[in-house]
Amino acid sequence: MSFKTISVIGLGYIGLPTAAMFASRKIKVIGVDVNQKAVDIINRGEIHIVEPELDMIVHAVVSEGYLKASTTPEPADAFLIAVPTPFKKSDSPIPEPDLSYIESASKAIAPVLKKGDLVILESTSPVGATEQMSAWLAEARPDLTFPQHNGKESEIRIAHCPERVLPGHVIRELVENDRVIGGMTEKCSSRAIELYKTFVQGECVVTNARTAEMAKLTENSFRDVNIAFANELSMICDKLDINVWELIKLANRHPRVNILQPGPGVGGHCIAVDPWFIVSKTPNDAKLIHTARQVNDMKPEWVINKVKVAIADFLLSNPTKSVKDVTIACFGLTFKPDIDDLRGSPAMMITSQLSKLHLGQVIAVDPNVDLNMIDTVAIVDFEYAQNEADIFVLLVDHKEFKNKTFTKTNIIDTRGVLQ
Ligand code: SAJ
Repeated sequence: MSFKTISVIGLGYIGLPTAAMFASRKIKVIGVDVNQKAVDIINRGEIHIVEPELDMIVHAVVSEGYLKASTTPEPADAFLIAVPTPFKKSDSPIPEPDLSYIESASKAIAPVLKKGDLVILESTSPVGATEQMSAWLAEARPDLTFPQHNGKESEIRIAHCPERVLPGHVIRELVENDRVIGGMTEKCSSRAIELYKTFVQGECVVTNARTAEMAKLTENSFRDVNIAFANELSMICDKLDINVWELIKLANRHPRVNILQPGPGVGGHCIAVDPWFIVSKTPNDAKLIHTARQVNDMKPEWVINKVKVAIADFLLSNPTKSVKDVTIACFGLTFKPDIDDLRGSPAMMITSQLSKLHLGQVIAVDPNVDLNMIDTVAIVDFEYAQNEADIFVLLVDHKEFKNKTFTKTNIIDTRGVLQ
């Protein structure tokens, strides 16, 4: 049985491109989002997020009538839930995932579910979330049968299929990446494969829902632990007067070594978040993953201390100046190079912290961030910063910075831009 109508709940960075890809295969797609503004923008054939190629696809599928956005769910043959899984607000040192968006999405689609429907959770989730989602659905619809009670005979099929696409390359990766398919039963997995095969060219690899949840968290934790190793090396090398970038290049010549790059910390909405989903579930066992999070989270503080030392050194060699005369320029504000995304950015955190702490001027240069995106710090052009600033803090290795010649000598290069 093919899919006549697919509904995607949550039209953000993952949901909207996924909805657009299904619609591009000439399937009727209903995108649902609580944000009326986003719904209106999409229904005009425009997009509310930045992602290459997405604007053209959305424009085409909306004008051809394959994609429609709405704030309320409608009946469909498959539902994909791609809503955020943020942290609960609390003072606990171990952040805990907040499943309330998944809960609301489940409760919103429950009334329109019918026998034979497939429900897929795509949101990055702690282990057990898919079973929890199925429990919420079953509670709302006692007239239907679900895999937790009826196994392979269930009328509703449930699976977890985590997204694994890299921001900036979402369209290509949605099509080409292999897909982990974690059905609550084998029948659930087969149905989910049928759905994804409408546009996915990568292999669909079957597992169960819990392993699929853990696979996604493991991928991002692996990267976080590896970056923490690089960040720890950078702090050790700083003490021992060794160039960490040269060191890592040398070590990576070994055929079985592949160390990632140090930086000012780890940002974004995935790598700095997902490891906590493992730590909060198994705090006594996830020791290495927990420590890696702590190492990466304290790196911005380490960079700020380096800036304080640089200010003190500058004043020692310029005794007529006071701290108020020292201008600091931060190069790069985004969470990684060549994007405009400021979410969870350590570069942004360092820059705004410096602007609060430092008595002199703090200015910032970022080719991808426009003036009105932030109001806490003045954004200037490269030449102005080069002329005005006394201390340079290189925070993001945007391609525009790599071709430039930095004339000052008081430079804190957190990304190896000068290498
Ligand atoms: N970073 C370093 N050193 C490195 C690599 C990255 O400091 O050597 C920093 C970046 O500057 C950035 C952070 O890590 O602040 C995260 O950047 P990223 O490019 O590693 O990852 P994201 O957050 O853009 O996307 C990740 C991807 N996961 C993996 O590569 C395992 C992507 O495939 C996932 O879909 C995405 O998380 C997600 O949604 O979970």
